[in-house]
Amino acid sequence: MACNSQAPDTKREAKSDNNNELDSLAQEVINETLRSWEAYKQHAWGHDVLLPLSRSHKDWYNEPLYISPIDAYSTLKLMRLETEAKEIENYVVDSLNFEKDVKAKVFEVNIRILGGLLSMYELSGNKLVLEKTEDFANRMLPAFDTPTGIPKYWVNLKTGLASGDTVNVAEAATYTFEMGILSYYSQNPAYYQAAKKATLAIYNRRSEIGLIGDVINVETGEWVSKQSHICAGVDSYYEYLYKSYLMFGDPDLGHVWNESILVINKYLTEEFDDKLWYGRVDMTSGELQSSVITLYDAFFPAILALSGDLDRAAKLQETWNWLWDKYGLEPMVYDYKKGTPNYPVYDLNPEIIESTYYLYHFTQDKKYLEMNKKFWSDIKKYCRTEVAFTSVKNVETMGKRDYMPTFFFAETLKYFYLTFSNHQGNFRFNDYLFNTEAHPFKRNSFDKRQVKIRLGL
Ligand code: DMJ
Repeated sequence: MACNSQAPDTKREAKSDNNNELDSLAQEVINETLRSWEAYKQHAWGHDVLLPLSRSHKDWYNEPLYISPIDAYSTLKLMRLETEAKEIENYVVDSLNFEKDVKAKVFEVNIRILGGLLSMYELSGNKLVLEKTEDFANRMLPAFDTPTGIPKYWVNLKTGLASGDTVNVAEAATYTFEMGILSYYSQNPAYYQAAKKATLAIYNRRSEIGLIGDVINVETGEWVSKQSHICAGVDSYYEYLYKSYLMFGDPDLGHVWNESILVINKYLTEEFDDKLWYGRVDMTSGELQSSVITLYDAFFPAILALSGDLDRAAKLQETWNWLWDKYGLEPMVYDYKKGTPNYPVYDLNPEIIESTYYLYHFTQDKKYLEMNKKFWSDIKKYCRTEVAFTSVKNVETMGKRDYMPTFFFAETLKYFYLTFSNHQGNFRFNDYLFNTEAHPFKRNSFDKRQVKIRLGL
């Protein structure tokens, strides 16, 4: 009797102790975000990137595009830092002008600026933000005017002059998600249609065994490199096949995803040292060419989990967790057969943290919570500076380099916060999809019947 009445109370206490710990961690992530944001404002306001060691700033191009604040907005908003978020929104509406003689990288500004502004519109409902967003997208569109429909590498935001004939697959076809959302909001199918054409241009150039290469010429449609992989330079192509299919229900993208995931799992995977790896193979023969991978590839457990392959997601996540433990952070490029880093930089990247968050959501297994606690603790240990956080030059020595990438605000801090605040129930994972830069969009904002009309399906 006594035992029975004791048990539930003990459990409740344990649960609330656990929740108290998580509440404190979530609050700590908010405090660290705020601290880094204040540092940006003090040392880099109006510019693209904070340099946290020299306490100065850097722009990507000859004129700033305000990339850190645009990337930071959705994170600040989810953390309910309303004053800070409003300040960005006001600046975007009142002072940001894209009439700039800047040659911008089409891929990078799509995921960060277009994606960031679209989520700013979604989270604020401010129509003036949507006007800026459309203006920006219209400046990107000339890049897609190529014989293949695959965008050029650069576009001049003022003149529309596009240049750069060689792009990797991620740069070629990571657009359907943002452009689909913009087509929906603007009721103009042109954006989605351009993005979809680029995606299909990649898929239609697959080999007989169904694999694609990784670098292509946008004018001729010839593969410049025929290596097939899911690493940096290809990653978000696959991510957007599945996420855009989920968001808009376009059966063509569903078909391409279904075909692609089969051949990826068939040809790219290998077991090495009892771990699951996705290597690099020749797109024609399917033969393994290289065991060099990048930390960006750690996005893949998230996509596997989202698409229902939880077993493989969990197995792959173990590999990434193992690699993290080997160094205490992850090297940018690593050869899993040699067991050495080819490029030992860690740039505060989010992918492993993102996948941990997804797996925690789907399995509710506390080991994933522990993983993200460990990643957070290591990042604080090795990357925290007096004013913010910074990248690491070499994960073997932990020497710092002076750079805080914009995706640290957009993604890394957001995924930590969402993991630790998950029990509070304010953000329901199932209601949202994230673009590849972690900007969140509500799934039910996109009515499937309207999608067909507005995206031109
Ligand atoms: C981000 O800019 C995006 O997630 C992109 O798709 C690749 N990875 C970087 C951060 O590592």
